[in-house]
Amino acid sequence: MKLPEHVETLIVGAGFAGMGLAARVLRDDPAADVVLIERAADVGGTWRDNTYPGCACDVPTALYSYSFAPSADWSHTFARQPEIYAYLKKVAADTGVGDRVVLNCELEAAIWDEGMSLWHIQTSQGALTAKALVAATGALSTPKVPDFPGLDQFSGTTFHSATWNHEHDLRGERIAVIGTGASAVQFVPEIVEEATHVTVFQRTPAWVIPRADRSLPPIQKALYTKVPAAQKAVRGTVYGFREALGAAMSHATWVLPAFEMVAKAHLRRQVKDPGLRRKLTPDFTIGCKRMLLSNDWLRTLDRADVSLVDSGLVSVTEDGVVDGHGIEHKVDTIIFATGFTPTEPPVAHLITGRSGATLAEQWNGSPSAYKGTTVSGFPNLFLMYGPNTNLGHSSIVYMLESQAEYVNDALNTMKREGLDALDVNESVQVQYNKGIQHELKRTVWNKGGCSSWYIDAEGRNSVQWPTFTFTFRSLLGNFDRENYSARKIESVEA
Ligand code: N01
Repeated sequence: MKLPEHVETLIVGAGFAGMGLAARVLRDDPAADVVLIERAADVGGTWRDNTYPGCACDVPTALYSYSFAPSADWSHTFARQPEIYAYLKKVAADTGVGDRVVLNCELEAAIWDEGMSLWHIQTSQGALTAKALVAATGALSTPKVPDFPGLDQFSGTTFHSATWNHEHDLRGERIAVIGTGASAVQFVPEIVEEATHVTVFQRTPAWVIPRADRSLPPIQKALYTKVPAAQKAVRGTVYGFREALGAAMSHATWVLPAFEMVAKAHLRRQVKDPGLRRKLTPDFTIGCKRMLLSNDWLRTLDRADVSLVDSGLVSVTEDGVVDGHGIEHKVDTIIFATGFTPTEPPVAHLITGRSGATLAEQWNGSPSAYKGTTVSGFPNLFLMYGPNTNLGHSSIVYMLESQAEYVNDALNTMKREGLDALDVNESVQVQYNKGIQHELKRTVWNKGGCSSWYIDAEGRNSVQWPTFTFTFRSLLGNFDRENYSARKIESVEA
C-alpha cells in the first residue's frame, strides 16, 4: 500500500511484534486505521533477515507461534528459519495485516507535537502524521560489528551472520568466525563442510546443552489439524514446564547445578581433547548468559580442520586476523557472529519526545520503560519488545502478545474517552523500574558472574524480564488508565 498522509496508529516494523499488534487491533475493529511501515521488501523481521546456514529457532515450535494462528506445519521440534518466515508471511495474508504494510519504507524521524497532540513522522517514502506511534523494530535487529583495528584494510570478504552473503562461495576457503553465541553454534557446523579451515575466535566460552530436536511425524500434523485442542494441550504443557524451569533457573536454585552437570557431560562426550575442553569450560554460573542448544557445535570444534582461538582478536591485517598472542591467522573471509545492539537501539535516536530530547538522549545508554511499553515524556508512543521484556526460558511471542493486548486496550481507551494524548506518569515508571531491578538482583543474569548483553552501559540489566511470563501477562492484561496523564483537546487532566 501507499503511505497515507495521516493515520491513527503507525506501527514501525512488520516482524512478529508489529504484525501481532496489527492483527490484534484488526480483530477488534477490522476497519481500524492502522498502518505498518517496513524498511525491507517483505514482512518477517528477524526471520526474514537471518538466513545463515542452519538458522533455526532454539525455542520449541510448540510455543513459537501466535496463539491466534496455530499451525500444524512444523517439520521439527525446533522450527527452521525458512518455515518460520513462511509462517509469518501466511499470517500476514490470512489476517489482512499484509495489506496494511508499506514496504521499503524506513523511519527517519518522529517528533512529538505537543500543541497538536500527534507525531510528525518522516520516512524514506515521505512524511505523515500519526496519533499513536508504535516502535516494533526488534531488540535483535541491528547487527553489531566491532571496530577492530585494521578491519578496513582487509582484502577478503566480511559479513555478519544476520546479513549472510549467499553470493559468496565459501568452498575451499580459510574462514575466521568471530563470536560463539547462539548464531555461531548454528552455522559453524554447517560451513565446516565447505571450508578448508575454520578458525573460531572465542571471547567467552558458553554453556552448551543438547538440543532435543526431532522431526515431527505426519500423524502429529493430522492430529493437530483434526483436533486443535490436542495442539493447545501440548502448547500448555510445554509452556507450564518452561515456566517452572525458567523461574527456578533464573533465581539460581537447585536446577542450575543439574544443568551444569548435563552441560559438562555433553562437553566430555563431544570433545576428546582435554586442552580444548578446558578452553570451552565457562567460569560463570550456567544461565547467566543465554544457554546454547546444540548437538554438533562442540564436536565440530574438535575437528582437525577447525581451530579455537581463545586469546582474543587484537587486529585485522590485509589478509588475516591477529590473535592475543600476536599470531596472525591467514584467512579469506571473516564472518562476524558478534550479536546485536539491544541496549542501544538505533530507533531511539529517531524519536523525539515532549522535552525535545530523543529517546536515546533520555535513556543515556540505559533504557527503561513502564511495563516495557511506554516511556514518560513520549506521549502516545508504544514500544514492543521494549526494556526488560526479554526471556531466557520461554517464547518472546507470548510476551509480544501480552504487549499487543495492552497497547490495543490503550488505543481503545483513547478512542472511547476521546483522548488525544496519554503519557505515563514519571513517578509510576520510576517505581515500576525499582521493582524490576530489585527482582533482577536475585537472578542468575545479575549474579551469575558473567558479562552479557543483558547488562547495559550503566551496569543495569535493562533487557531481562525477571519472573514468570504469566505475571507479565496479567500486569498488561488491562490498560491502567489511572497511571497516565491524559489530555483531551482544550483540556488537561491528571
Ligand atoms: O549474538 P550473541 P548471537 N570481540 O550476542 C562475541 C538470539 N538468537 O547472534 O560472549 C570478540 O549471543 C561475544 O563474546 P562474549 C538469541 O536471543 C536466537 O549469537 O560477549 N568477540 C559472543 O560470543 C541470542 O542470544 C536464536 O564474550 C565478540 C558473540 O560474539 C541473540 O540472538 C538464534 C565481540 C555474540 O553472541 C544473539 O545471538 C540465534 C568482540 N568485540 C540468535 N563482540 C533463536 O533460535 C561480541 N563478541 C531464537
